[in-house]
Amino acid sequence: MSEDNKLKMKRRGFLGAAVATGGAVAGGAGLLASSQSANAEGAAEPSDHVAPGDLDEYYVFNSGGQSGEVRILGMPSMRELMRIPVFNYDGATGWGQTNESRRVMREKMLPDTKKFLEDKGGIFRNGDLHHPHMSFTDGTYDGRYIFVNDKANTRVGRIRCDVMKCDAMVEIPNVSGIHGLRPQRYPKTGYVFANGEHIIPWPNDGKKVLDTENAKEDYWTAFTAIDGDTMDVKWQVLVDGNLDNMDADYQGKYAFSTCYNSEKGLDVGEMSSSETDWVVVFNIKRIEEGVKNGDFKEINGVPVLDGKHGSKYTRYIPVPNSPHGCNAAPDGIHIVLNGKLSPTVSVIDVRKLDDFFDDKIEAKDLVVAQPELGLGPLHTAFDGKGNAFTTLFIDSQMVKWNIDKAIRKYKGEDVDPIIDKIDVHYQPGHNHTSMGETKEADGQWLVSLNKFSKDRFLNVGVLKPENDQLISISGEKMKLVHDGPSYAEPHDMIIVHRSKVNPVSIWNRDDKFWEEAREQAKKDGVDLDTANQIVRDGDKVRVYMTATAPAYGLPKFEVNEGDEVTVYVTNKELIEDLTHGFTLEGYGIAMEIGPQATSSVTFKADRPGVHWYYCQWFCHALHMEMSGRMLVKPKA
Ligand code: RUQ
Ligand code: CUA
Repeated sequence: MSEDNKLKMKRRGFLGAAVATGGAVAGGAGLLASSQSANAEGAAEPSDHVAPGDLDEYYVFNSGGQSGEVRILGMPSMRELMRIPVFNYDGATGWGQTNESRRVMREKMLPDTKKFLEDKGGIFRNGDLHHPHMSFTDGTYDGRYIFVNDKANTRVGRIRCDVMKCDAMVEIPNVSGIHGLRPQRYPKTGYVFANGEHIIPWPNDGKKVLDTENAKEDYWTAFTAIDGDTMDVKWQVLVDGNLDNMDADYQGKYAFSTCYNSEKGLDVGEMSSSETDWVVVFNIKRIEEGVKNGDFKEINGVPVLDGKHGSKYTRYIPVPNSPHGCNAAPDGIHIVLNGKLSPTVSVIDVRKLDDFFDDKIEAKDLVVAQPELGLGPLHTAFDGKGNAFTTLFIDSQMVKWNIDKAIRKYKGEDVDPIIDKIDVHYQPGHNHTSMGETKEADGQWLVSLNKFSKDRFLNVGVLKPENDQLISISGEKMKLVHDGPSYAEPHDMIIVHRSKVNPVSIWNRDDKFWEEAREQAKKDGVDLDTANQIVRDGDKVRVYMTATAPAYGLPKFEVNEGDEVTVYVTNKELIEDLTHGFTLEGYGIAMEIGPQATSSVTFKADRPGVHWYYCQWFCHALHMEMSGRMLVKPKA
């Protein structure tokens, strides 16, 4: 943390203590939330209000759904603070256009996809990002990375939390539509687990299956483990049915995936025909041994183990009708499987799994509770005090229930596990609690991510925003405190106490992010840090320039029509927030260059004439003057 931030936090803590004596301390961080002002009785009244200039207590990392990005919000204000482009194309920062971002997007792209994209710009411009999850150490967030899935183009991405940029992306072979994703919680991440949702022919080359359509025999999916440090795919486990959502335990032994298509149906009728589906449990240690002992088939470079019924690597626990969310409670013991088409959730006890894998007990013995909560339970979150919160999609409600009471009821005791229900607006999908997927769950806040907003905001036309509603859970009853409109379409979020996240404000000059530029400069015999010159290499032209407000190191450069031009811009500023840009008029080019960063872009100079480049981030009183000209000489 910078000295400056430390100071600010100290001062805030001090002022907070002065106005809200006796208020709840959130997150064990010893800081009073600025959101809590004293009411008449002197008790803290939960509020989304964060005064101008004050900082939020939590970071929220919100998925951008079909926008393909991640959004950073502050909580409780729910103000959107930043967007992190990942699986999308972003015109402001040049994501998808700079050489640095394209390296990230293409480095671990499968050869077949590379070929497919050859004449389509070389990258996918869309993605469908559902699940952002931070890396863990010993069951809680460690502030290193955020991992995200792409359902649309079957990828897993990684965001570096020091700079809040995506630095790695891997396309997952053999499967289609990565949906559920979680990092390993213990001892650390470790693995990133990812579910292939859709069953596809193996191999999916169109040869055999197009005429037979025998899904049961030919269509498969797999559970994938990726190394979170290298972002290499380590192994896959082939399963029966499909895979939807997943979670990992707090012991590092097991992972769990829900399956809504045990039928292996190819349309909605077939998929939902069976009264029960299942959750698959993966035995991580056994799988690792299997890989070591060579008990796999290598397919597209990945060891694939057989995890179908009867395998020693997996177990299948039947649960009612098309389960969806899969959530590990911070008690480290209970996993909640959300019924979706069933009004119940099923709770299993992970302490029984060793016996289950040794065939000493049956699947039904694992289930310790099955409370009936309401219609359409999709996801569950936890307060760390033994309570759970489940979204009811069909009922448009949030239900708070007690895990222990649900267990007692399942044993036959006459208790009602339901503590509270409130309406949410409308049709909630995911929910998430502050620090709720860690052992440091603090029971302060809950967000209901509602799929419909209907009448909750000014009518903006046919396409309405989603509604991410902030609910206080610090008391016995839930209290709705904020409606948060959001654009297409957050599925899930994590709520991370700010003490866990410490981004830098200025890039390190040695950062690997522009390693290729550094190497190229070396080959060209120029110093990337200071160079303002052109290097010609046949019809390839490399333009090196610095940016220091309010001027580029090169006020102009000359190239020939048809040249392949790479422009490297190095931002020399040492001042926080002094971002420069490089927009090349009429060439469709724009990129961000952060303080001390180098960004580069390659294009064909196929439009002769004078083309201004200018800085598109307002950086100085003479920002408008920060410009230069590219002179493109026409072919003779
Ligand atoms: S899913 S609304 Cu893509 Cu996480 Cu459940
Ligand atoms: Cu540099 Cu505006």
